[in-house]
Amino acid sequence: MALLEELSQAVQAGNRKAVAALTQQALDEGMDPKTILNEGLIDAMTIIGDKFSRNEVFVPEMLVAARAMTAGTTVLKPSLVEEGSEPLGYAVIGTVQGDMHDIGKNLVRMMIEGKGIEITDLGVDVKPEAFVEYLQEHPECQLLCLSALLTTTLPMVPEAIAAVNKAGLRDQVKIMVGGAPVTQKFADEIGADGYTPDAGSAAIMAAELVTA
Ligand code: B1M
Repeated sequence: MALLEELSQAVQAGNRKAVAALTQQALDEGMDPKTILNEGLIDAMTIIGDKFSRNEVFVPEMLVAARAMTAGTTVLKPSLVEEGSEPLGYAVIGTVQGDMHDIGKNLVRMMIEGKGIEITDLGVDVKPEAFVEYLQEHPECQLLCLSALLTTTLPMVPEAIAAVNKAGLRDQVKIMVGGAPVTQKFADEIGADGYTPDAGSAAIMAAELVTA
């Protein structure tokens, strides 16, 4: 079996040790870290999600697959993130209130870090007020990144933006949004400054926004 296929199957099976070992093996064999990420790890989560939609797997299986994926991204992180000396800018990221999905958000954070931007991660299920509080306490922060994975939590994205507006902080910070149910049209409608569909393009846009 090809290595990336084996890796994808290990993620789907939730085999954390095998995922860490196979990710390391792929790196040792000189494979591009982004190829390992996209074709070994992310691909597996897409397959698990499709199986969940067809009632072939359930929440526990999604959870163990997610943990296994994290074992892989932990091994990949040093190859995806290059340490810079002087930060290019400052950002904060979180998954919106009611939403516990963090794999995509963590990848976006990692890739943004890779651009030399210092980024604080507020975690999952972040209330609008928590984003506001962070921005009030960190006036140096130029970019707010909001992630949402559920159609039911999507309304919390404009809620967070509304809270930033209400606190009078909107001029101080650019706002980027993303996550599977988010679209460019939605981003435009809610007055976000940017939307991208994946972590790689999110990092490029983040660098543009903090240096604009
Ligand atoms: Co959930 N889940 N889940 N889940 N889960 C989805 C999202 C779902 C599509 C599965 C399905 O039905 N096929 C579905 C949502 C349906 C919908 O809303 N239309 C779903 C559901 C229904 C649920 C529950 C409601 C299930 C239940 O309890 N009955 C429940 C909700 C819990 C909650 O949040 N309140 C739930 C729970 C879970 C687990 C906890 C078990 C687990 C999450 C574990 C974790 O994150 N630590 C989980 C998982 C693993 C998934 C799937 C299988 C995988 C998600 C993932 O990590 N993808 C997912 C199906 C799928 O995505 N195909 C599914 C890989 C990741 C790299 O992609 O997160 O999209 P993604 O991130 C991408 C881009 O979206 C983008 O870049 C990332 C990297 O390229 N991006 C940004 C993300 N944020 C960005 C921000 C940006 C820019 C780009 O700028 C700021």
